[in-house]
Parts: sequence; C-alpha cells; structure tokens
Amino acid sequence: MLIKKPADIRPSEITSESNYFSRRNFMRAGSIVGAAAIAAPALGAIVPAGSGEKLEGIRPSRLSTDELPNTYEDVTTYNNYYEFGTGKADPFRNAQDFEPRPWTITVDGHAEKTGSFLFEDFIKPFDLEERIYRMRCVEAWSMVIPWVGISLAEVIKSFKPTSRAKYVAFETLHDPVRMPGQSRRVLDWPYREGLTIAEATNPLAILAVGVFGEALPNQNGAPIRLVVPWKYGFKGIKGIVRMRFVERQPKTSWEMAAPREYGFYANVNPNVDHPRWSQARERRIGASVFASKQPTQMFNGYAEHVAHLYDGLKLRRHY
Ligand SMILES: Nc1nc2c(c(=O)[nH]1)N[C@H]1C(S)=C(S)[C@@H](COP(=O)(O)O)O[C@H]1N2
Ligand SMILES: [Mo]
Repeated sequence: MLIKKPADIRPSEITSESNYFSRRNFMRAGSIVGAAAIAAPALGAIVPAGSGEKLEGIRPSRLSTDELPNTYEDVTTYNNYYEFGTGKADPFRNAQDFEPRPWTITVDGHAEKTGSFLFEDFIKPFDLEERIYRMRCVEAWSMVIPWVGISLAEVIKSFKPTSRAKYVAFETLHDPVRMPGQSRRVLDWPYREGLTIAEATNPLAILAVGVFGEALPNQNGAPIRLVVPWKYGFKGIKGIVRMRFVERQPKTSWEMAAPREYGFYANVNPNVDHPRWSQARERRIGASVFASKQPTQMFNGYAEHVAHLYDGLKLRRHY
C-alpha cells in the first residue's frame, strides 16, 4: 500500500465539514440500544436497487460505536479501491459509471449448500442492520462509518459449511473493461481476501450493502463488500463475486504483493509496526489539521469481542 503524499490530502480533510451534522446526530440517536424511534420489522433485507437509493427497514445495532461518524463526503470521496485507480480521489472519480446490477455471487467449496445467486436473492433472507464502526486503514488514518449490512455469520451458517471448511476466501469481480484499474498490474487480480471461519462467524463481521442509510456507492464497493472493523481496512474486500469455503489458509492480494508488509491476519495492532511506519497512532480523516493524531487501540477498540479468537497466536509473527 502506498504512503500518502501531501498532494493526496484534500481540502475537506483540513477543514472539517458540518453539512451532515444534524444527520449524524440523528444517526447517533438511532443507534442507542432500546431507542423507541426505530422499530424495524424482521422481514429480511429490503433489497436496494442501486447506488444512493434509500434503504428501508434498517435496525440499529448494539454493536455500533457512539463516536461521531465521518461526513458523507469523507466516506465517499476518500477511498482505496485499486480497481479504479491508486489515488484516494480516484475511486470517486472513476467508478461513477460502473454498473453494479445485475450482480451474481457464487458460493462454493466445502459447504452443503453452494451455487450462484443474484445479489437480490443472496441478501433477501437476512436482516439489514446499521453498524456504526471505527475503521482503521493500514496507512494510519481512520474514519467512523455508518454501514448498513447483513451479518456475515448468518450468511455463513445458511450455507452450512462442512467440517473441512476452515477458512472463507473472497474475490472481487475481475473485469478490466468495467474496472479500468485492472489493466495495470499493481496487484495480481482479482483482489482476494480471506478470514478464518471463527473470524467470519464473529458477530462483528458484516457484508455491507449500504452507508448512511443508502445503497452502497460504487466507490465503497457496490453492491456488496466485507467489513471487519478490528482489522486493517484492506481486509474489507469490495465488489464481491465469490465466497469459497476452503481447508487451507487462502492467499490474499496484499500478502501476495508484499508478504513482509501485509499478513493474512492484519489485526489492528499499535504494538506491531508496519516495516515502513509506526502503527501506534492514527489520523482521523476530517479532523482539524491542528488536532493531534490519536492513539490506535488494540483490535481497533474491539478487543472484548475478538481478542479470544487469537488466544495463543503470536501476534508479532502472525501480523
Ligand atoms: N476490491 C478491493 N477492495 C478493497 C480495496 C481495493 O483496492 N480493492 N482497498 C481496501 C482498502 S486498503 C481499504 S482502506 C478499504 C477502504 O474502504 P472505503 O473506501 O469504503 O472506506 O477498502 C478495501 N477493499
Ligand atoms: Mo487501507
């Protein structure tokens, strides 16, 4: 992953925006457990038709942080999505014409149920939840993002993986015509990621289909992407077309590109530096230039939910 050059810093990162202030307050109120305001029926996901469409029937989640979300502008214009360019502003600029419908997701490998599913059918059985999560990029910046998604654990259980399934491997669409960044060999396409079954069935992991109550914009990974808030951002693979249950630890794109720098686990860990920079602190996108960097928390602050997954694992070796 590239180191951020001063030229990549947008003016909106420097002056913090207030446009979404009232909306953010609404989101915060809605996220309080037991709030009477939102009572969504458990009828399964109400399927988003396209980018920007308002999503209905979203339930708040007790797993949301009460930290203030970043602005819509931060979340949708400062992105990493190498399929649409390597600069932070490239995905917003280059993904506008991408057409994420119709979309097919293939589930295969060691599971009782496998097959190819239209996106709409794939998500329909599951409840849509809002999960406001702290997100930490390996490049030492962070954001708070109000995702809308379905529980990955629920999805996985529904496919009934067999005892041979030890990992879940994910792949992004590979189509250099629709994803122009794939004509450059910056990564070995398609983008690949993976989780252990235990990680993938942790209640924090979700497949996101929206942000700010609306269908996912292309630059954020439409129509469906992974969100694992205790890991560095690169684990959150976008534009997923394949989920495969496998026995052996799958190779991931960043590991293949630079194994000394990016490991399979990629847990947020302030005590293990990246070989080229410290991971002890992070810059919150949108904060004032005068604000000091904030300390990075172990497992990005989600230790109580996930630390047990790594009991006995040497985190300095399994980074
Ligand atoms: N397919 C794909 N998924 C990807 C990436 C990518 O380049 N390609 N970048 C990752 C990285 S490094 C980060 S930090 C997050 C950023 O997600 P966001 O732009 O929605 O905040 O997406 C991740 N998912
Ligand atoms: Mo990242």
